[in-house]
Amino acid sequence: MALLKHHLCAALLLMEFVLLLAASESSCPAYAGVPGIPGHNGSPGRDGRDGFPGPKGEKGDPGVGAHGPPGKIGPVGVVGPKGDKGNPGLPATGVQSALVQQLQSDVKYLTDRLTVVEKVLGFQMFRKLGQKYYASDGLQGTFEKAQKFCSDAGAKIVLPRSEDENKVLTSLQAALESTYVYVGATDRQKEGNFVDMNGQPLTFTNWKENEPNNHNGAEDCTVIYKNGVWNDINCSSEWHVVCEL
Ligand SMILES: *[C@@H]1O[C@H](CO)[C@@H](O)[C@H](O)[C@H]1NC(C)=O
Ligand SMILES: [Ca+2]
Ligand SMILES: [Ca+2]
Repeated sequence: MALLKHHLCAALLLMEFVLLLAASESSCPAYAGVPGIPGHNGSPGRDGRDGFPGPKGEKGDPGVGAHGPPGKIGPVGVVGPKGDKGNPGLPATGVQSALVQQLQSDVKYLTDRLTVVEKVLGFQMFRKLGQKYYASDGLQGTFEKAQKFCSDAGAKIVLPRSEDENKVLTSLQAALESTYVYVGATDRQKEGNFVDMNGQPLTFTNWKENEPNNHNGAEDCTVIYKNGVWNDINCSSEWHVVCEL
């Protein structure tokens, strides 16, 4: 054996020497080596990277929620068309009829009073006694002018019909700083017989002592003096005008 090994080694060394010699001279082609035997399996490789995400899952079933609170009230609708005319009313009963009459009467009374008050407000000054007003604008004039002025104002020339009214007139007269004020009484129709502007006998008078005297046979109109007594006087003198309403 040792002899064989020695010979093999000697043969290999010789072959190697020949190969080296050939390579260095390049004068002849090299020979390919003999293929080796396959190696053993290697150790396992490292772990791979994470895979891509999988496909999307199926859609779930619908949920079941509770009822929410009620919504707000909607906006107001447009006005509808006008309704039909109603049926005629039933005849008024006795009580209703009486009530209507009472109301009509009240309305008339109030309207009349308001008319008077509005007229009074057209004057510069006035006095009130009960339902009566004595009113003046401070105007002075003849008896005819006094009558016309009061008539135009929707009133009448003043004529006191009681002691109280006579006092109220003298109070207004003082405010006017007037000596005489015409009152609505004359004896033009029949001398010495004084009547009011409707021709009716006077129910109240307050003549001064010895009046009416028809002085100079020409005194048919009446005035009230500032102290409240009356006097007959001619109708053409100009005195203060007071109206009554
Ligand atoms: C009327 O009386 C006044 C005084 O009271 C007198 O001044 C005047 O002259 C008289 N007028 C007439 C026309 O008699
Ligand atoms: Ca007279
Ligand atoms: Ca007189």
